[in-house]
Amino acid sequence: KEIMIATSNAHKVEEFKQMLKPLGYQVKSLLDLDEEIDIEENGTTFEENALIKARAIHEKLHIEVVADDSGLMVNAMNGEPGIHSARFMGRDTSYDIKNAYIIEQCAGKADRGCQFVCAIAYIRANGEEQVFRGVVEGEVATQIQGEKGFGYDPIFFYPPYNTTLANVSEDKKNAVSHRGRALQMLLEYLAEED
Ligand code: ITT
Ligand code: NA
Repeated sequence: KEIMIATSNAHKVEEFKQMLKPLGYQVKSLLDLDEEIDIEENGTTFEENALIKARAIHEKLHIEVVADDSGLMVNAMNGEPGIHSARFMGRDTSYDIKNAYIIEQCAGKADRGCQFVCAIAYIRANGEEQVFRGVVEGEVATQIQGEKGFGYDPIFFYPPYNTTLANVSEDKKNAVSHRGRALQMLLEYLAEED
C-alpha cells in the first residue's frame, strides 16, 4: 500500500515512516515529487490548513492523500505560536532562538502549560474527506533539553516521561505525540471501513 503524505517537512515524513512502515505502508511525500508545489496555508485552524494541503495535492494528482498541520500552543502566549509555528519569528530563524524566546515568555508565569496539536486530513481517491485531531499536553521546559526530534521538541517537557520529547526515542515520542494520536484515529477509521 502506498500512501502520499502532503508535506515537505522531512521530520514529519520520518515520523510517518516510522509509524506506518511496520503496518506495510510505503510512505511517499512531496519531497519525492519532481515539481515543487506551492501551497498557501491561509486557514485559521489546524483542521483548515490540513485540508488545504490535502486538497491541493488531491486536486493535482487525484490520489489518496494525507496531510498534517501541526504546532505548539503555549498558554502563557495566548495559544501562540499555534498555527503559525512554522512561520513564527521567521522560517529561517533557528529553533534554538525560537525555543529560547518561548522559554523567556514563560519566565515567572505560574502556568507553563502547552499543547502540541496535529490535524490530519485524509482524502480518498474519490474525494471523500476526513479530519482527525491529536493533542498532547505538556509544559514549557525551563531549559532547552535533548537532541532528538525537531522543532519545539527540546522545550516540550512531557511530565509522564519526566523529560522533553527531544530526549526520548522516536517510538516513545510517537506513542504519545499529537501526530501519533491523530494518525491512530485515522488508522482506526480505515480499519472500520474495510
Ligand atoms: P508542511 O506544511 O510541508 O507539512 P511545515 O513544517 O510547514 O511542513 P506546519 O505548517 O504544520 O508544517 O508547521 C508545523 C510546525 O510546528 C513545524 O514546522 C514545527 O515548528 C512545529 N511542530 C509540529 N509538530 C512538531 C513536533 O512533533 N515536534 C516539534 N515541533 C513540531
Ligand atoms: Na507549513
